[in-house]
Amino acid sequence: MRTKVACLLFLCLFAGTLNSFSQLNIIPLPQTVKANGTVFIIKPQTNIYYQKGLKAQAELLASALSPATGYDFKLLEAQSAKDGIWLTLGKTAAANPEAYRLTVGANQVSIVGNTSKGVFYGIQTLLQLLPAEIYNPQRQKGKTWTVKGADIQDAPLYPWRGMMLDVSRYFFSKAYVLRFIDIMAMYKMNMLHFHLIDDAGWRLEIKKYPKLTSMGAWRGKGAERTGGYYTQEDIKEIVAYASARNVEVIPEIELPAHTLAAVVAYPYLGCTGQQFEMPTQHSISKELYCVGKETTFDFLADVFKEVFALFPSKYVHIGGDEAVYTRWAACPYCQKRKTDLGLKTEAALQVYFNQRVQNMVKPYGKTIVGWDEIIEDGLKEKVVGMVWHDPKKTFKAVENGHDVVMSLTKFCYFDMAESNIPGEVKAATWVGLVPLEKVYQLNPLVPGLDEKYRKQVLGASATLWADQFIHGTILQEIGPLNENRSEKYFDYLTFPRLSALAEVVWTPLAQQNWEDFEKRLASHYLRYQNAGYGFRLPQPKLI
Ligand code: TNX
Repeated sequence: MRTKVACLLFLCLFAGTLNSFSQLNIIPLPQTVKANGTVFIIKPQTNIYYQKGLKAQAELLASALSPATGYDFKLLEAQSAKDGIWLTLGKTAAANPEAYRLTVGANQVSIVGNTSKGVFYGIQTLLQLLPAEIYNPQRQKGKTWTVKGADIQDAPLYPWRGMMLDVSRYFFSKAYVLRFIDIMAMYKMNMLHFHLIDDAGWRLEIKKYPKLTSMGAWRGKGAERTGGYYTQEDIKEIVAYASARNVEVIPEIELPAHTLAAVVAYPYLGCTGQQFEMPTQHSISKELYCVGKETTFDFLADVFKEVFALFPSKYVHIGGDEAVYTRWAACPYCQKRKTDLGLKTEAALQVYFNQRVQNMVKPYGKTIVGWDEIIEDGLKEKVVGMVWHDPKKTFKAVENGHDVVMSLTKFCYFDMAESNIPGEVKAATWVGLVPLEKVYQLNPLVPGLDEKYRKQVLGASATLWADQFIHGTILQEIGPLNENRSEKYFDYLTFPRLSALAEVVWTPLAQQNWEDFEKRLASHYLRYQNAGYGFRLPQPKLI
């Protein structure tokens, strides 16, 4: 505890020296940022003016400013600029729907967005120009709410700035998911990859198949029983909350592997028809969806129908990773399918499976996203490949016309430990360590990639896998999880690495600079702390 306070004190002092007008400490660093020497002070009588169509953004701004200031802001629709805070649409320097311009003068803070998305990001930057206490949910009495004067032009480098949350292996409450969306939005991340399904848990209510959640969402017996799922109403709330914060939720419906939970609920979906038990240890199940039976595809068509009624994203993630073909190789239905189609291998059967799924989702206007296992196999329509274990897979994918998102283990796996120094909080290490600096080194443009494919690299996505919570190692180390502990543990894995990733996918490459980032980051620990988020200090200590 004493070390924690000392560290924070040091960081405050450090941040204080940097909080001059020349150093505005914004993360991710905007395209251009000039301190202009003025200050704007938010007072109880400061009004928020918004141009028609931006009421929701004005409300979000007021709800971000009200708790800490304790002020009850007036929101007023206005056609022209007014003193106070002024949100408007207009042309900014960049032709990007997420671009914004933020100008702070003595009497006015003006945020101009190319679209409402840009306005939302202008608001996030404005919060970073205010003292760190603005993130505190409790009223901060006696504080002066100074906005540091600046002229900022900004737009993101990449359109896909993602985070993946593994709610299958560990069930995160709806409240945690909403909080996770806040965390993403604070750093201008916009794609939430929702890993809803895996061997260890099916987390999405599907009305036509109730056993998916009555059986597939729970593990263990008696006092050991854990689990949970999101009702369709929960999902609607999550999607709406995310969308208001510019976050698109991409559901992942894993197939054909990592599907034991579904096979437990409905044994006919597997090749053997056997009744299996939900796992209590982590392993990759060999119980795949049977590719030989039409009932598998009927089931998936029903599931997608309900999924697409809930998730408006044009993307659906279908997993595709780590399929072990033992069952298909021994299954008469699968082997008949293979012969009838004239296919030679089980891998070719998986391509067939993916193609069937692609045909199924196409009428809904959906584009498939999958782990990099699915991108080399020549699907008819374009897919988005998440490149995780082999960066070279990017080349084939883009040549075949697909898009890619970098989710490389060595840079993006936030379930990995940051260090192995004494006191480090236990985390996975199977790909090695993923320290903060390593995350900052990620360049989604794989070395050697031809310039003409640049646009097909959509961005990057980090993963918060939770498989370590199925078996004992990490649990033994950090003690049993409850809502509080698990939040803090996952926060610890997230911060500050998320801040580094945010800069990698937002800030122009030429302006990315590790030393400068480190300096700006110093003041962000106070922001995390005020917001109530856990984080890892440069010295490892679970806070
Ligand atoms: C690999 S990355 C997996 C996950 C695990 C993760 C643990 C990928 C597509 N599959 O199933 O949870 O490693 O780091």
